[in-house]
Amino acid sequence: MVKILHSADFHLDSAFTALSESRARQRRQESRELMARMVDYANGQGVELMLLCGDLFDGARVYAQTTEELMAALGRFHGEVVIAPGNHDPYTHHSPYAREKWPENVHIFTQNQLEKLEFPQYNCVVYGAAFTSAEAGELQLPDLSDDDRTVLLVLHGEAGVPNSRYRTISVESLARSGADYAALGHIHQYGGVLQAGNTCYAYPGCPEGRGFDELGEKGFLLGEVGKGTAELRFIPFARRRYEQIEVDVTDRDAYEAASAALAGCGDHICRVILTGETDKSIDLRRLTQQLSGCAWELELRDHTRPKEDLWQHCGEDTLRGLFLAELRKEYDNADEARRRVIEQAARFGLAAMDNREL
Ligand SMILES: [Mn+2]
Repeated sequence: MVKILHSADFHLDSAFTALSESRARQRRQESRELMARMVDYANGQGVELMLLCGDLFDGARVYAQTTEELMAALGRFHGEVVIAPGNHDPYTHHSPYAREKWPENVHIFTQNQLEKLEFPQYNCVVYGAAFTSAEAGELQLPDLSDDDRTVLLVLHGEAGVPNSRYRTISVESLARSGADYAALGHIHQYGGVLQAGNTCYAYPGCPEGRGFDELGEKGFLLGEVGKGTAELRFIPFARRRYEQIEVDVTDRDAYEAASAALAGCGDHICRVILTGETDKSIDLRRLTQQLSGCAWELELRDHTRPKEDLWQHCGEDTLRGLFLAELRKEYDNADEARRRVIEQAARFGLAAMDNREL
């Protein structure tokens, strides 16, 4: 068994354009520190192989400081590192992968075809490939099975997505490969450890979200891999999460409702969407200021509707009036909880008659 940490898609030096310039700068710095935090964690856990499956850099423009800090962190790792460059950070002669002198424990794939690394100290072989430009064609895996050693794959690509421009790897090909574990990168959302034949494979997702399209917990995979077995668990590791929270302010004070919903979000980047009905106009700028301590960065959106007198047409000689009169009879004899349900039924009914969404 070999103890691995599997991560991918750091996208270092992303612009973070949705944040203010000072916040964006802070996020970029925190992203650089991610690798150092990860190495400290891995050393503490006795990780032997760190598998980094591409898109470590967001693009060709990389700050010198970023590469320096990344190399310094990896050089402190007690085990061996394998990097498979991805579509955002392909291996080219002017990429940091080719230009810099990386620490001796860092192994980088350089070819747009399978290469092999041997780690006899872990009784393990690692196959992988690099993107050498922004796109890569389908990768057909040969029989990689080995009688004695654990076989790992380290790749950036799309498993089970035919015709992808980002290195299609068919599930059948993975199943036939005989590999014990395929460590993949490219998909930013962790989706569990999957199985193709006797080969386990997974995307760990990105270790830090970069926008509201990358919500919730982010992290990497940690565990042990051996012949025919991969026991891995997801470790949440993001310094800050992106969270999107809907807050219904019907019959509630917007500040009270939103601050309650933001409990525990002080380090995170949050979008609060106010919904429901209210007869008060909401001053978003003022509310954002009042809530500013509740999140590291806060965006508010007002999706509320003006409160209407639900029963104003009750009893009129129209379909609307008759519908409301029926509900009203039940409403007058109902308890509070039941009244909420009847009000909701009335709103749904009126919305349907108006041909609008609630
Ligand atoms: Mn990618």
